[in-house]
Amino acid sequence: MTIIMRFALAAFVFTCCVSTVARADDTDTRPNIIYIMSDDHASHAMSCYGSKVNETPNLDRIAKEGVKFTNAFCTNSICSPCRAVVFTGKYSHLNGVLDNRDVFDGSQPTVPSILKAAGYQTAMIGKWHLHSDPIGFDYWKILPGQGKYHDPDFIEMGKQSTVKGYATDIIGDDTINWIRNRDPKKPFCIFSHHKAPHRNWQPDEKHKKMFEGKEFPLPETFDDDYKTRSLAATEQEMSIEHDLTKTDLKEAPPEGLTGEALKKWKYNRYMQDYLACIASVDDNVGKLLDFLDESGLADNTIVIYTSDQGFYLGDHGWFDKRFMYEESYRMPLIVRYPKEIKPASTVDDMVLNLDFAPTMLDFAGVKIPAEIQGRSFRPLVKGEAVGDWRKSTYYHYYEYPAWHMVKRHYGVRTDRYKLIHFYFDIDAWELYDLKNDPHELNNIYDDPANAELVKELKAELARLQKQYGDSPELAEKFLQEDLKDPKIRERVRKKIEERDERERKAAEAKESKANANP
Ligand SMILES: [Ca+2]
Repeated sequence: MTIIMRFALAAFVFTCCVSTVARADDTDTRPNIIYIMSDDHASHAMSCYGSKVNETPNLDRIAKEGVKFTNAFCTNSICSPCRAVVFTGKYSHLNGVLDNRDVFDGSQPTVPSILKAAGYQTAMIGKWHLHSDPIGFDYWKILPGQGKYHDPDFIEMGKQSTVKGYATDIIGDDTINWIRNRDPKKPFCIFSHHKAPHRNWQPDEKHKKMFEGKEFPLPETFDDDYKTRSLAATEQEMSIEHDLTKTDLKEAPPEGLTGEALKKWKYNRYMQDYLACIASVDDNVGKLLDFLDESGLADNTIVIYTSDQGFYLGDHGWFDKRFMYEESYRMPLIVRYPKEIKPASTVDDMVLNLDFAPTMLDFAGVKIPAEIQGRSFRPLVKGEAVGDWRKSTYYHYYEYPAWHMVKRHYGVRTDRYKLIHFYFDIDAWELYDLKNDPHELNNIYDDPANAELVKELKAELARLQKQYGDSPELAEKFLQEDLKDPKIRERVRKKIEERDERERKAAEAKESKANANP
């Protein structure tokens, strides 16, 4: 061995020793966080939640090896607002994203910016839909706006280009690649947001034929006639029967199909594509879980799977979301973290997407800012009893008049009852007894026997509004701001005109019936 070689070897050994020691000292062992969120994935389209229409074996793995929340809800059931709540832990009226049109101010404290400042590596890949550039991420690659399923454009750190392939696969692969190429000495937090299964439900080649020609069981409320409800349910524009377009259905219905048969055909076409899009999400989650196993990351990584809100799968005759009714109010939420969560456990307490931010910060051991309105559910997943956990949830939806025409409303839900107030071009209350009427078909608000209950729930609603800094006055202020937009005023005018026309026709029909049977 020459002197130079000896010197080189000594230097090599020295470097190895130093790097080993440094590694043991430097490596930050705080847990990694992988937050996977799909778009419009209803929990009743997941087999771990008892789906009657599909199987999601890979997503079920998270529930089997972790915890399943049976009562997770959103605070405002629509895309952009849900995302802003997840990042900030604050209600829409405080984080500034009330509807899909609002631009997110990413300079307010968010999970990624707080974790980044605390030494986490942070990334955001996939659907962003907040109209401003992501802030607080070491790396981001987002779909512009709603994004496309096939050969989508992506904006990577400010630069836009087209990527060949299927959005769900690209987002899944990019997520794994970013984790693979990170600095292994530092913990990471990655937000991996799928576009799927958002409208108009375009499956990939692999799953396209998975449900071809399949007929699905009809939900019990498929033919809901909205008899006891307010006009909000009849004036929506998200019905399977009337509002699914040729673009949604991708083919013309078989000739001669009318009425209920046509409605069922549309429902099956919708479900076939919606569920095929979910199958691809499920595959990609499976790929990620396998990667975590192979790379030895599974044990120290928290894996969260959820969707920005729930969705109607023909329930009440609808697709889409927005209403505070159960199907779109509920979110799927499953979490795996072997160090603290027992396999196959469940949490029945009512949690909100408002709680996601403080929970992630809590797991990372970072101080939760006082302005965050949610509460960490870390003790709940550890199986600890929390005596003062919330007994009621507060909801507020604003995007009206707009797509699908679901009226503005706010409400309160307890473990048994739900009280909703629709406002603006309507002033209507609905009350449901979820124990005796789980499908919310029977609005019992006007029953005098419930007067005391209504009083109690209104008091609880007012208490929650006060707690969260919301109020009917604030709602009115936001409404007046929206009404400054001539396009919105025009939509309101049209809607009122339609209602007048419908009422005129109904009165005419009644009169002619009376004349026919004097
Ligand atoms: Ca959504």
